[in-house]
Amino acid sequence: MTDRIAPLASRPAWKALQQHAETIRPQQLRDLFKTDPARGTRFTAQACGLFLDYSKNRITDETLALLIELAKQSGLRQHAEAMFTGQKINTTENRAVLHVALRAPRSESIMVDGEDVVPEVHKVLDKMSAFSDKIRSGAWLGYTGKPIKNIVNIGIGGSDLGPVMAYEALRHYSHRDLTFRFVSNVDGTDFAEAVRDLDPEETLFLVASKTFTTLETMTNAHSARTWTLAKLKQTESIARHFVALSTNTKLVSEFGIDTANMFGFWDWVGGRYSMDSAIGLSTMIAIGPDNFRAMLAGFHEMDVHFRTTPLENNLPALLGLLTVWYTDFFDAQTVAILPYEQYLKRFPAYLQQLTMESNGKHVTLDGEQVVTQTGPIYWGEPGTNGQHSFYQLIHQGTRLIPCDFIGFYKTLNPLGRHHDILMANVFAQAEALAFGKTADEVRAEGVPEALVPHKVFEGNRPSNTLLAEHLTPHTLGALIALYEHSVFTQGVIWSIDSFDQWGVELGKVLATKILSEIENPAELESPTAPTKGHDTSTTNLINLYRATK
Ligand code: G6Q
Repeated sequence: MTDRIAPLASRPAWKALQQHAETIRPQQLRDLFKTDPARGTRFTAQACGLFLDYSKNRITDETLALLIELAKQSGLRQHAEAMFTGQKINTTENRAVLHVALRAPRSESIMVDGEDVVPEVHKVLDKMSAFSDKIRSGAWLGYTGKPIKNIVNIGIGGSDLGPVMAYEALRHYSHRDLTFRFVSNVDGTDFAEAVRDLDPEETLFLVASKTFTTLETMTNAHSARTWTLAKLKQTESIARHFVALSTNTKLVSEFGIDTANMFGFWDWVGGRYSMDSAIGLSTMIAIGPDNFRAMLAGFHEMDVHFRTTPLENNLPALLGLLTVWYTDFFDAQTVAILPYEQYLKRFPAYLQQLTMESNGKHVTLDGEQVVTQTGPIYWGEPGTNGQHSFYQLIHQGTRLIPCDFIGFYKTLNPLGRHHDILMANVFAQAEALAFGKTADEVRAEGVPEALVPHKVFEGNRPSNTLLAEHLTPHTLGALIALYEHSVFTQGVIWSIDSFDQWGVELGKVLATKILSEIENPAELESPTAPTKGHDTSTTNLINLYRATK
């Protein structure tokens, strides 16, 4: 295990940063660029096909040196090694954290409990490849002999957000004769709308659930079973129309799915880190095994970069440290993810789970209350759409919102001037946020004095700009791994467990209890009495609902 690390507040670099922040807060990016024009090219780094410009951050060389020192004093390297070598760093669940093994080349070896997991990973990948090829070529036939045309992934959280995001992101590379749908919500509308124009004879369901017990997913999977049997009648048809992506062989087989068509993974893959495991089967069917492996290669390249590159040039470490900087020294509550690439429309939603489920923690690994803010709120939308809605608040509101702009030199859909217009907007937004417009500049435009305050842009609003050649499976893999390891870096600084998610539990337990009270009304008594342990408000709400049934 890693050496004992001092609590955050007593790490010397932390204390130094507290003092240093006092001197940085009043400084303007405008002035920082004026006195040090070289920062525009110096505060950049590149790796794995990604170029990061982090010069428009409220930092100096000293800030950077202190943040890197903080990473060292927090044991970032040792913690990363512990992860990469299969140690059980998810201590509250006593599990290894080995999503990095999912993209390790065949030649590597990673031991968990005395067993090399890499051959197992490749065995599943090979099985997924063979299956994907059968679906893509039309060789896999449904129960009535028709080839599969529709693939419906049923899963939620980590078993949904990654697959949807990757499908949308890589749609350009997808098999266009196949239709892909994703059902996650237990709201019956999600399922109903997903299948309303599909024919069960040509539809394959991928039931994606690590545990195969998740209420939403199992409810949807059972409705899918009923929907299929309504047309195909015979229970044997289930084996031709359902496959499982899961770690739970027993429950998969009880559902009626042939375990030969179960694609497994392991307890050391967290849900939100699982899109490159068997959970990614929909992605592989869409883009084909070769493209899927190219995506894994992109992930792996970023893994190697994170593990071996000095922190000064280490993209995930820099991104993570800058997030800590604003979260803890500038009171920033959120980070905006702004991809200028329509295919990345679900990327902010995907990152929301990755970052917020990972670092939304209030105690350290030792169970002590943290003494700083932890995980910020991640949110965002693709540009340029966001510019016409929420950017106003980022430009002229009272909050500091660090932004990550993501853009590509080339578009996958060249169309007249579109791409130049799109990219001009990326650069313009980052520039406007950083440098704003002073009252004098506004006056010089002849703006009447009464309007001057309204037209002033304070500027000094930080952003990163990430650029890549064009959106490929490889780039997507590298981009996701970049954020995975940025989250890891933040978690190490805060000394929290980025890999558990106990906060999801309470709501699930209460929902199960309330469901039984809804379905068995005798269980809940007077609308005013806090029976069954509920408060009067909850009791009243349940009774209002029950009265409508
Ligand atoms: C992710 C979480 C959570 C999980 C879902 C689905 O890290 O653990 O989002 O992925 O609750 O779980 P199953 O895959 O077990 O259905």
